[in-house]
Amino acid sequence: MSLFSRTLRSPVARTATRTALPAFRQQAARRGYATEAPKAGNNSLLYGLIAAGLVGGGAYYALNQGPTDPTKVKDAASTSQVDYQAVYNAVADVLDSEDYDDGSYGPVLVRLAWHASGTYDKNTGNGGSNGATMRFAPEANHGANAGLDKARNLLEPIKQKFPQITYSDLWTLAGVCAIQEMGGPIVPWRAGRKDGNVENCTPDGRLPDGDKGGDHLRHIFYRQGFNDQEIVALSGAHALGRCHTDRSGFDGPWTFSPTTLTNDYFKLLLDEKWQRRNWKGPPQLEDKKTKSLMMLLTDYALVTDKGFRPYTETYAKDESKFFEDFSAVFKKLLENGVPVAQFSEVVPLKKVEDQTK
Ligand code: DDH
Repeated sequence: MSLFSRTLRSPVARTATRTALPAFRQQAARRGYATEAPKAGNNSLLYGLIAAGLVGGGAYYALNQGPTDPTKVKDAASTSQVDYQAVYNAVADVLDSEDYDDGSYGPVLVRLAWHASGTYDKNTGNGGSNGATMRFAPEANHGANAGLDKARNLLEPIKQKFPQITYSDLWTLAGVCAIQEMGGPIVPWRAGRKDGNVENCTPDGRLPDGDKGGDHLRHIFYRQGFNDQEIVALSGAHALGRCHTDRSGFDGPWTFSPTTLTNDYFKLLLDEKWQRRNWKGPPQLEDKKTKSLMMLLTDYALVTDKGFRPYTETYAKDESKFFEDFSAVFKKLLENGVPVAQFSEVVPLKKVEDQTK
């Protein structure tokens, strides 16, 4: 089947058909995607100011979040206290939205789960989903996290409805829900993450920049304990969603069905001709045929880099292999850095369509 005529499969994806994927040509100023790690002194100063604010009775707040005490660590509830399938269903309920992007919040929820987890550093053991530290400045303000307030705010009423769940469990569960409801594979999910405090915020610069090459990808993902095959499988998430000029500075979707998880990202990478887009924004590629799709330079490294390319070819040929590997590596991403003793057994989270059978 041609990629250009693929029938959208998931209920969420169907809403996207009304959007003809216009090629946005906004020329907004570039916003850096990720910036350099701040110097140690900056952090000390920041924490000093925060402490001063607290002592003085000043209300330090979690950006755009409900009232969360940044000095407290919150343990996960026992699995008997939370109905995780009910939480899943509440997330599934808010995915579709006529007025948002391509009709679904699914992609931005996947990005929230990834950015909450992708700060993990295997050498120090810090970072990762345990902690949900993106609730706090400075992490909420890191360039890489621009726009993720939309995802966090969407989930806030669900957190209020299920107060026992930790933010870190909620954000990762929401990512799994979005993947499954957008036609992707079942991702085994375990509960048990704690919510950390502001001191657990990771330094800026741990997430990838889109205007770099294969070396940068390896630098960022090897630090998290991933290998080349896993880097390629994870990157397949770019079948979903789009870039926004007012968030990353980049512009446009990677595929014609950005609310359905497919292996189209890999097919398009290999089958289409990609050229530099001539515009005032940051360097990115456009497809020669329609000029309506985009690839980051990091995406294109999956074709040009000898270590990555064989996996790109495998996933382009075999969607079920991509789904199998994506499920395993997305689970690993969401669990990186969480002490095993904290985890429950796998919590079965059924797709909405499978609950009525
Ligand atoms: Fe990504 N990503 N990502 N990405 N990502 C963006 C959007 C989305 C990079 C850069 C960007 C992963 C890896 C990389 C998703 C999932 C994942 C945007 C646009 C940029 C830029 C943000 C915006 O403007 O709104 C780079 C670079 C890499 C890399 O080097 C490998 C991974 C591993 C995942 C994952 O989920 C496993 C998703 C989904 C989106 C779409 C978000 C949206 O709002 O739509």
